[in-house]
Amino acid sequence: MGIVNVTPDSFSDGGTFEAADAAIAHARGLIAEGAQIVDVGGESTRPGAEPVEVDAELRRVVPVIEAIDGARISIDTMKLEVARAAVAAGATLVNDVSALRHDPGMAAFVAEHDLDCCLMHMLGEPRTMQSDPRYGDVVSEVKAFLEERLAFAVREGVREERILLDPGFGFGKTLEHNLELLRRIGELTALGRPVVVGVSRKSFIGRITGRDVAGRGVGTAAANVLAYERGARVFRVHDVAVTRDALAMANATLPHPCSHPTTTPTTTRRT
Ligand code: HH2
Repeated sequence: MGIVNVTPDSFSDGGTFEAADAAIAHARGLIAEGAQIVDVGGESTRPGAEPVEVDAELRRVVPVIEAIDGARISIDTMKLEVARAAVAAGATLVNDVSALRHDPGMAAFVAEHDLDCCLMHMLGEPRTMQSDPRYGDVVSEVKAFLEERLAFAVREGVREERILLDPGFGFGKTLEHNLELLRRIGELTALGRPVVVGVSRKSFIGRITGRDVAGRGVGTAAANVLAYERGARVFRVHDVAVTRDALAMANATLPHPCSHPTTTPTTTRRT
């Protein structure tokens, strides 16, 4: 899953792809590198980020989604109105970092259009989530949350096979919480749905490697390889080519390698 942030303030590439033509060219490049999903977002969720008005988010994402072809398109939003316009423009996956909690109509919308959906764990909200997050056992609590959200989505009519689950690296987590989640990410696969990993260039990788955002590619690839070996199957990344190579090597060393290691269960579909 390649990341396209059409924002002025994303933590790693804010401003770089804010103009639609730059974002479109970037998305096409990620697809050429082998991204099977392109995740388009118009609102930064980095710690401390301020919310964006619906109109601004729509102006950012819709022209980009309309111009992309050749991969599944995911819309990274918590807002029903943005998801609705994105789906009309061609998106088929809703990546909701609030796990269907922010907008009361989102679950029914995903169900009605039979969309794919990523449910992510976050403690608190982006503006405040990094101020002293606490857990008893972070992995058990994230797992229980995802289990509850999965059951909620299914109750609302979303087909279970449409759902991806994401522990939400960096969303209300300390360095130690992120590392513990990576260590034990295999425990989340017991929920029976593909696990998504979004560690790309995040600050905890910077804390371990001592690198600034631009230098975190190798640390990101290493974390993704370990997560892959422990059962994660979707990798939300800024650097698609590097990720593909790293996962191809990891896959080749598994006892039962997949022939198409990066193929996800659902298909490309435009509505
Ligand atoms: N992380 C970010 C945004 N959306 N979605 C999922 N499912 N999982 C994640 O880990 C995740 C996400 C934050 O990263 P990024 O988009 O690179 O930055 P920003 O939020 O500043 O635009």
